[in-house]
Amino acid sequence: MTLISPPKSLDQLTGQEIEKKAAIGKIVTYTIGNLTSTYVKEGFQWLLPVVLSQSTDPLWPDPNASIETRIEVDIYGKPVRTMSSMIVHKLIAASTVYPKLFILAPNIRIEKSDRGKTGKHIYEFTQLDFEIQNATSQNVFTTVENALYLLIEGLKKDMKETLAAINRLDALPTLELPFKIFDRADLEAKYGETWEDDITSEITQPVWITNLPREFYDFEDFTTGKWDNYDLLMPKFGEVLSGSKREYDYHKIIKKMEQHGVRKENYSLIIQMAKEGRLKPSAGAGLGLERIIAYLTGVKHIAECQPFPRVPGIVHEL
Ligand code: ASN
Repeated sequence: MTLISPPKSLDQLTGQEIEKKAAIGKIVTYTIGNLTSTYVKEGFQWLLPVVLSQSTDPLWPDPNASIETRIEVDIYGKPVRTMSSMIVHKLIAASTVYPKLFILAPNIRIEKSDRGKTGKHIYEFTQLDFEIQNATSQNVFTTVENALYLLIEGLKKDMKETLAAINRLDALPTLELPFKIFDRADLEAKYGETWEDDITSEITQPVWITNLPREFYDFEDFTTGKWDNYDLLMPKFGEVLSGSKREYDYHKIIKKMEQHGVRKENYSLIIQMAKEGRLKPSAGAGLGLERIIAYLTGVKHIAECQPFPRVPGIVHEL
């Protein structure tokens, strides 16, 4: 893996670097505007995020997780954690009041310092996190493919000069829909352990990867052992989104939590709702905003897309 040096803070940028940062900033503004407007037009309700909660994503077991510190503080006599993802909130919101929802959700994941040089990890990031009641994985694929197609076509039309200034006008492909789907098990058999890097370097269009063993809330077929979940990989870049059809059956949720050693006391509400049959089937995903913008702008380190870079291992004053 090539090691990427971390981006500078705003006060250290020179003339040309300021121009580049400003161009990236315009792509950020366009991307957020375009994606949120597509989701609103598709009938999604826009929820504002929370950042402190008793329940958050355990990020476990996920073979890609590498968390150094989990932030937990007591407020009003109760322990709360900073949000690693709003997955639990999404499932409960989608089961009750908001059947089609999205959130621009800030996530804090204090990644190990050695991830500072991958160019792909930051310790605070934002997901366009969405959930659809009674949806299938296919519904999510169509939603995401349509949104990304409109985004890239919109950028090429409306942000031509900005893209040209950062040499990205010809780099962005017109997306061919639907994206191809690969099963992780087949890729592993073909490429071995390095399957993700290998397929990322081979593709010229985005691809879906399915069947990834991970957290309790992703749907697992206990008879076949297959997972109905997915990541989206962008060509020469890698993962920008992950999601799944969800687990909503009480017995399966309990079994998986126990198997994974997840602390059930932090998930009593979702467990209770599942037990009462009030947790509805749904599917959804979270698109990493800095990651998709890093793909679009071609930056070396995704923290270059942040005004205040959050590189693992480096704490600036701002
Ligand atoms: N947002 C992801 C999802 O919807 C979960 C995550 O960020 N770990 O599945």
